[in-house]
Amino acid sequence: MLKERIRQLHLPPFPQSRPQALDTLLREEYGYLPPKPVSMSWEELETNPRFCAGKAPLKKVQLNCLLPSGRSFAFPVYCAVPADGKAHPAFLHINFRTSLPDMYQPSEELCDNGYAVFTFCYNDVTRDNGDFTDGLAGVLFENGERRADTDCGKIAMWAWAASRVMDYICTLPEIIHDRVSVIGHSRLGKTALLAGATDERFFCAISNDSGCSGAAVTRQKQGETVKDIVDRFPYWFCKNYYKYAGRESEMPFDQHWLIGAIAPRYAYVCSAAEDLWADPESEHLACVAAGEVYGEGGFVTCDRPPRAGDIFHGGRIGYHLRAGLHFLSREDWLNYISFLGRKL
Ligand code: GTR
Repeated sequence: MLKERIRQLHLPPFPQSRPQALDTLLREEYGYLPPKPVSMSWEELETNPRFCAGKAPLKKVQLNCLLPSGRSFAFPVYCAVPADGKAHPAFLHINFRTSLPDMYQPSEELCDNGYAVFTFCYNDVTRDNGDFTDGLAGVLFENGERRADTDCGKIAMWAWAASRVMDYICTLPEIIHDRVSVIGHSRLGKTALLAGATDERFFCAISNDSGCSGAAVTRQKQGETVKDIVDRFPYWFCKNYYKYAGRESEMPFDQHWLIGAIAPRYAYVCSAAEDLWADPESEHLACVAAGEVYGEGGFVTCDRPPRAGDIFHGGRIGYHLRAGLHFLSREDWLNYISFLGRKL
């Protein structure tokens, strides 16, 4: 049944190689990521020793990046590492807010389960609006310089920032560097998938309710379409993407490429049953199609559209469909911990 659904979508086949897939996605959808810094330094700004009852003190660290252009850019990251002297796997949570505790981040529960948690606020990198003079955008497009058609949109800038946090994490002996999973919700779920696809150091990329231009196949998608998203949020993408508004069937790629570009590393897609704007069925279909890129055991699911309560943790792509609304909930995190626990 699902094979037939996929066949009807006429999805463009995944290219010969992952770099080819990625290059198309960057050129046509998100824009090429900013260049890597030539050097980085960091400074601890604050510590809260009482965070998580003192079990995982919270540090605010500023990451300073010197770009090849000679200009620099800095942003803060918040780090909670269990203080038991052991090495830990970690979550890198790209979030909407800086202040902790946060409704999308159950820090204590994550730390109690043995994870360190690193988080930054996307608005501290560049604000979620069309202002390209703000933050990292202002550093990249000096003096309001025009964005070329393939230059990065803001999702690509937030993904770049996730890689800078990864640069920092890789210097910390208390973290298991090849067990760091990047996660985000909604627009930041799109960002987490892109970060996972572009940076092979991530163990797993987790998309929570990312929908259109994230984890959902675009062809025949319900809810939000490319036109809806580029009309409201053109600055998330590169300008090349705008031409696909209302012309989804002409896209030389589809979103299963984004998940496929993470292979053979782990990917995870969560949908919420009432989040019809994101479209759970199209997110599930993207996992099915990406599963073919992973090969045997890539995505282990059942042969029907997903139902609330479904959890598929058997393959390299994890999936669950939670009851309820568009939200990054505790139940979602517990599923991520359970999936990763099987794979770590
Ligand atoms: C919506 C947008 C979605 C989704 C969401 C969010 O308005 O249309 O693509 O990303 O925002 O980020 O909460």
